[in-house]
Amino acid sequence: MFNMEVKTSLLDNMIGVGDMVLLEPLSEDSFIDNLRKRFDHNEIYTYIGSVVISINPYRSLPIYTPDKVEEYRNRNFYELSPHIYALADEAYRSLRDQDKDQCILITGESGAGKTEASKLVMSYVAAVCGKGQEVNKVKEQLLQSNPVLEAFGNAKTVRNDNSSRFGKYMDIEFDFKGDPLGGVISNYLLEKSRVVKQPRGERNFHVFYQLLSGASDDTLKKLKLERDFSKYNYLSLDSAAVNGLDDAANFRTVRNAMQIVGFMEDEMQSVLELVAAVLKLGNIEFKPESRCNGTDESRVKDKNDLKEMCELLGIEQSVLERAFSYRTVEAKMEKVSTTLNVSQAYYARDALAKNLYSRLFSWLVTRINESIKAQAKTRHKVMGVLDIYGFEIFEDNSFEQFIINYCNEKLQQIFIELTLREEQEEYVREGIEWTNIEYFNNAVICDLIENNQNGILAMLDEECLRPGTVTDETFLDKLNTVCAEHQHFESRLSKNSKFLTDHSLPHNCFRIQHYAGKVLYRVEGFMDKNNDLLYRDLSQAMYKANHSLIKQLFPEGNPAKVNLKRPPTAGFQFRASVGTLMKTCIQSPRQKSLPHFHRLFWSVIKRVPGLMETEGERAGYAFRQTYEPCLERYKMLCKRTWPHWRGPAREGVEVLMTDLQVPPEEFSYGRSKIFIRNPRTLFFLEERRKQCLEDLATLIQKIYRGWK
Ligand code: AD9
Ligand code: MG
Repeated sequence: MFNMEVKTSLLDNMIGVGDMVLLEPLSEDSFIDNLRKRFDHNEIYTYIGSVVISINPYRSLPIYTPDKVEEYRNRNFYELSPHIYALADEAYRSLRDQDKDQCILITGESGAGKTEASKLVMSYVAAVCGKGQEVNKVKEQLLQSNPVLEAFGNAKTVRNDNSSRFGKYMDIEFDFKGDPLGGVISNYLLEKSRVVKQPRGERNFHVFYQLLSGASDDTLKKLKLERDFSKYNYLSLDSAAVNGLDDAANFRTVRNAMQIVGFMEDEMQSVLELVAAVLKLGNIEFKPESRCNGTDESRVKDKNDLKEMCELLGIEQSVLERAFSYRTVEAKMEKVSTTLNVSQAYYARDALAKNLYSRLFSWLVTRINESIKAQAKTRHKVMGVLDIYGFEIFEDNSFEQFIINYCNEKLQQIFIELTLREEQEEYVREGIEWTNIEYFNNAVICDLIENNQNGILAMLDEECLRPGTVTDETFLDKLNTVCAEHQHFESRLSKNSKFLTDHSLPHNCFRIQHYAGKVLYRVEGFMDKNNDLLYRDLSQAMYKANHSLIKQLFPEGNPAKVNLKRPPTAGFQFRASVGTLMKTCIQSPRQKSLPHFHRLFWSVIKRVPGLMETEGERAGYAFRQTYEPCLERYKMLCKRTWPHWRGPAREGVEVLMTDLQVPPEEFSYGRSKIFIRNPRTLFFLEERRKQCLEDLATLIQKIYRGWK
């Protein structure tokens, strides 16, 4: 009676299996082979239980049409072929109908398709939730925040023409009906070094090229800019034009998006002035001027760019000019002026450009949040969507890659925590027999990086604060000594040491075994980027500007606020914000008592570090349902339970399963739920139910005809 041959969208040999849980035999080869088979048939999505994997097709497929949205709307997760819409739909319905906060995490290497996936989730939810003038406005604003942030925070890299250079977590807030009320965006460390220098074959942030290509002649004139990219030192030229990217058209899209989000004309103008100022800043050059004591002092070479930049920002030229030649050091209530040499002046210039741009970016996020925040005082439920920069392994990896990869490592940890730990906990809770599976836990790698005492970030901070001559090399020495000691003494670390020391390492590098591969980091610039120093003279010059936006961005330049405390380092800030993010993802503070609902979406795909997760899912149960709704849905399949079952729901379900002769190894009875190992059992039940309903319909028709 139990028919194992049920044909469904998830079990089709031609196009591979839609759920890796069903893969037989399961090996790395069969896993990859299955993905390939599906990809060849344009099936880019595959499930591993409730996780969705997607492979980037790098071309547009007709699978995101309004018809598709309708197809997936209100359908069960396993009912149709795997799709990101199925995940989005389930998340939305759980939020709307079961009042559960949602969190959608998207991970994967750079270029895997995370940002696109996050936008697909948002647009799906926007399409299926309520309509109405107010609601539509909220939706539009939420969606249009994307092009704005992408213009300022994304850039072409060698891996991805539209690579996110910041991390983003967006909470969308809904009312009790499931209509969106607004949202809140959190951003994580923008890769600001890109503003002043880009690796070969890469570009600066999109907005610079968009502005120069798309702004009207009149706007450019007002901003004192020329259309020609080659005029600007900060713009890399070897890859200025990118195939398939229409910078001019994108500029119009961004302007339009800013308007929809609620930026005023004068705000937009201010933002563009800052962007122009950064370009001008990059063109300021310095020359040495000999002093009588034999030292060289820096002087601005050609003052035109300096003058124009000062005009744009309402800064007094002499103040800024002085800040490029002298630096005031405050010690024990005394102010001492020291001179800057040419390389220090360049350092100061670049530090200013990076700070200006990254602060502008944070301001944009704050400004967008002001517009999109929910008007109602109490939010009801939230759906969080996380889209970070993907794991990166380049030939040359620096502090930025270290930070990005650390963030990915943390996300991987969450993935392991949520899919495996919670799964196992639920089995224990429900009294289901369960053999604990050993899985690779990347906690040691996270610990190696973030441990408060001797983690790499803590050591970097320590070195940055240490008086005396500290350099990237002294930091590396310290790292090597401390990590080598660990390997010696701490059994936990020695067993799993992820800090790789071998003799093939170049002298200025360290290597880490990440979950997604070994990465060689070059220490040059680590100290500097972590310190993120901006001379006070420069922040004071900015604060004095007669330009409200720039003034706001440099509050520490206010002379009334003398603060000799060092600002927290970049690494410290990042570690703190990643910590907060992880807490948000793991536990929603509003619903501690309710089981939290998570969905993870893997955009991954070049390498498949998820194999052990598959094993985990496989040893487990793909589907579960509490007894009451299960009995309600299938009771028609058994004479003893139809039309009424007078007894505990669990016993009803037991009668049902026995009657239908479902093999006992296919499911288990938990305390409150039935656990079904394999979706095909579910399909079998669904198939039988459908058949039953059809028979019923035919019968009714017959009777009806008979009456006539
Ligand atoms: V990074 O870590 O930010 O560098 P992402 O975000 O993972 O990276 P992204 O979403 O930007 O990658 O995708 C890269 C490009 O792949 C996009 O610009 C699209 O051209 C292409 N892409 C991604 N997903 C899809 C898709 N579902 N269908 C078609 C896609 N093209
Ligand atoms: Mg991205």
